[in-house]
Amino acid sequence: MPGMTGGQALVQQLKLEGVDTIFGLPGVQLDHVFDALYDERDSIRVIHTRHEQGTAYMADGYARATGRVGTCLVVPGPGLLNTGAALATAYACSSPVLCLTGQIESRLIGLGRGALHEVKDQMRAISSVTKWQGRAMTPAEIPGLVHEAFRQLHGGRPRPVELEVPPDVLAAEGEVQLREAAIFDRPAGAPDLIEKAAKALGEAKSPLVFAGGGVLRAEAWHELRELAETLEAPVIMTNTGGRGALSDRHYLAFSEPATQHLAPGADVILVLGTRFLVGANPQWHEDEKTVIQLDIDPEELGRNYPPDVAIQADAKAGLATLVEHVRRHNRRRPSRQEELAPVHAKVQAHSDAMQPQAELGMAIRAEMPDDAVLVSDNTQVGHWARYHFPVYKPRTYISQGYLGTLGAGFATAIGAQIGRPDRRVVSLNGDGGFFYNLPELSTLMQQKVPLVAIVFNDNCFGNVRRTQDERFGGRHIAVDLYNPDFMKLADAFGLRGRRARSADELRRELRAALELDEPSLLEVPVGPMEWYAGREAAAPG
Ligand SMILES: Cc1ncc(C[n+]2csc(CCOP(=O)(O)OP(=O)(O)O)c2C)c(N)n1
Ligand SMILES: [Mg+2]
Repeated sequence: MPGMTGGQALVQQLKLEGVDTIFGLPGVQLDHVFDALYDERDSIRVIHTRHEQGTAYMADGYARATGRVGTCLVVPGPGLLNTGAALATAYACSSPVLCLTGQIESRLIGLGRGALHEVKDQMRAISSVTKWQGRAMTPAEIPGLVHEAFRQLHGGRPRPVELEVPPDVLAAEGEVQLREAAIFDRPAGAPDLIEKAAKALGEAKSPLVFAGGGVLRAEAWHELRELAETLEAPVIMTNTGGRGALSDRHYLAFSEPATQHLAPGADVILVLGTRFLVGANPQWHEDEKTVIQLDIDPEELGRNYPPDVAIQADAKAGLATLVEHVRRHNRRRPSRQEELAPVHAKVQAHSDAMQPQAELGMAIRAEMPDDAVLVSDNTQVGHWARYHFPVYKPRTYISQGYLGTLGAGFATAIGAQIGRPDRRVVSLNGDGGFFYNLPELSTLMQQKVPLVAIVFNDNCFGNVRRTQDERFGGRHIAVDLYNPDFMKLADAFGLRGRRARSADELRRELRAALELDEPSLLEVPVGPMEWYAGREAAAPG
């Protein structure tokens, strides 16, 4: 296929790999990519943002709400570095984000002569937040490298990857051979280890499952439910990534505050797609326990706790085989619904004590359809949500995982809403976090995204202020925030502003917002919140 520019080769191969949306911000090094995207504007939607952090947060939100690869496209140097916190979040949350970027002219790379946008060793700079980096030095190399990027994104543990192409390579014409999109194998685990695990689980008196983000990444929620029901095993979903793997309506579904009640009595523990940080807590495994860990990432096996059986497998393929084998060994198991009811009551009490967060959070839940998506930022209601916001469907709760990235939420939510136009998305923010991506209100309006952005406004970094009250005798520093009138802000951007001063008003305003197919900004003025998630002995993720 002669006569293709590097930019065209890149776009054509992306299309072959299934990319239909790119979150980008242009610049001189990328001119030939954007021009090639113009030709493909009917097949690839380009969403341009107001800051590069928005491109990568949106790509992450898109990826996590859809399960597909999220793609961003940014200029090299400052543009790429602006994506840093977002790629770090995607890395922490094992989210498949493809970050495409430029370079300085190929003949100048590594010379340090101060070319436009040059940063020292760009690939190395981004390597701590990506699992793979690639650079194409000819148009002909581009399809193969895009293909390899997708192999990295789909194969093994999904995490962000970076691919860079210098501007002269994007402009150059050359002979280019495009690649077929490949299908990648999903390892089901070594049969002898699966059998060993199945025997231990089937014979267990009181099996327990920990489910992390790996279950959602592998779309293993049906298999998880089948296994849990077969074993009558409670499932503790990690707040860093597992919530939603099993519906919170199920009597076997628990969040992390249940750990202290369920783990001590468990004899066999199955750890699925989580780094199992809770295993590092020696308190509850003083008694004899068999721990079985299944993870696609071999480096995660035994990282925080040495398992008795370590299985490297994809959660979906591995669980499917495991369930079959478990049936052969399984005891007769009466329903544990009644026995587990007191544990649900204790978790509920943990939630109820966290006021006003619980009341406000439950008001939001009450108005959201089951399949609506909550994207939570690090505001105090968000901290409650991590443990207690009931999640009914996979991929309907998105947070920043262990990275705790303040300010990620709003742009991530826009990406999620763009990826899932069939679902409503609600973005949960504090006044502090919301301002990180405030300019993306513009993107919201430009793209006509029907997102509802809630802002809990206490005119401060409330979480930090409380610490200064509790531990530093009220010596407040760097926490008070000057805010605009949020209704006027909404007005200035041309979106509907709403205000709610109580949980009841929040319900009413959110209901009204969700009835309309348009973006809205819902301000909830709040005072100081005393309770926080870590106050009780809530186990870490
Ligand atoms: C990138 C980043 N910077 C700083 C922090 C520290 N931090 C955690 S919560 C918080 C305050 C959040 O304020 P706001 O969004 O208004 O929520 P509130 O606590 O007031 O409910 C800060 C500064 C962080 N988690 N991440
Ligand atoms: Mg605040």
